[in-house]
Amino acid sequence: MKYPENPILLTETSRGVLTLTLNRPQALNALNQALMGILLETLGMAKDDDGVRVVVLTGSGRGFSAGQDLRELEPNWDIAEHMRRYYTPLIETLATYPKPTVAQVNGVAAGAGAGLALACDFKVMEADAHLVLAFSHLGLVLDSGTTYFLVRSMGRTRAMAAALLGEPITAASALELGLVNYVGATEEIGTVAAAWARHLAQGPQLSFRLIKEAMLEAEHASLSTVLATEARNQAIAFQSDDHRRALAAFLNKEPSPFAADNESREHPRA
Ligand code: T3D
Repeated sequence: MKYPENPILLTETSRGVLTLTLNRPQALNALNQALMGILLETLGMAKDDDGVRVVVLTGSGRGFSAGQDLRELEPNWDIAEHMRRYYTPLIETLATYPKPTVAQVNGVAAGAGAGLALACDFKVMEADAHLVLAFSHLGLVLDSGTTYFLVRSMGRTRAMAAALLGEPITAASALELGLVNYVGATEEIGTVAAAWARHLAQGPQLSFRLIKEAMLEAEHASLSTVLATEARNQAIAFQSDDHRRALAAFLNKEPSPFAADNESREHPRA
């Protein structure tokens, strides 16, 4: 599939991995309407593209994203409409994406930029990067799902402090708090994110989609509801070619076709 060409969002597809690079480095990839519009459109197209099995989101330059483009704001803006049009669908799209997503947090992720990163399934973060929940510094409230992601990953006590104080969360703390999966040196994180993405792109896509669906549900549903969903989804996965292949490999005493290869086993840890 051919993706819209736009200098502010670079797209590259390789071996089933679509890499989307926010490209407004002069403003630390702050999110203006044009960038959010094209990001939404591209994610929508990739959802239906069989050639895309994994999406990687990153930024160019020294930032992942500084959140809302504060230079674009006008005092008379209808912010509620702005949120409904851009942030809500963006975060919902990423958080419920039917394919695995990887955020390669190459630098600071502030405000809605942190929301974008946290909405992805895997987060690989540069050791010098920070998450900045600067909303209260602007007299605003947490948005872009950051309230949801923070309280679930960190628990209420730590999430409240991070939100009210708005102090930068270092990569080391983000790892310790369970906000991200992996922290590494600048020159390393691209390799790690790529290895992870390549591994996921070779994985059982139906199984991934169903696991993701149930995992989202499990964040708010009762055990009996989740058990019912797991049973329903298992019946679907059980009929898949992926399962048949993997089972045959097991019975033949061969490795699973979906097990991590040596390269990705070195880096990714859940
Ligand atoms: O209003 C609504 O729509 C509600 C939605 C809100 C969602 C949100 O995302 S609210 C949060 C918005 N983001 C922020 O408050 C972060 C603002 N930026 C910063 O605090 C700092 O830039 C950073 C801590 C992220 C990084 O600091 P530093 O010292 O490394 O870089 P810098 O020098 O501040 O920034 C570099 C350039 O990027 C600079 O431009 P210049 O002076 O070189 O021409 C700076 O103005 C620009 N920049 C940084 N953040 C933004 C931005 N330009 C526009 N919008 C930004 N958010």
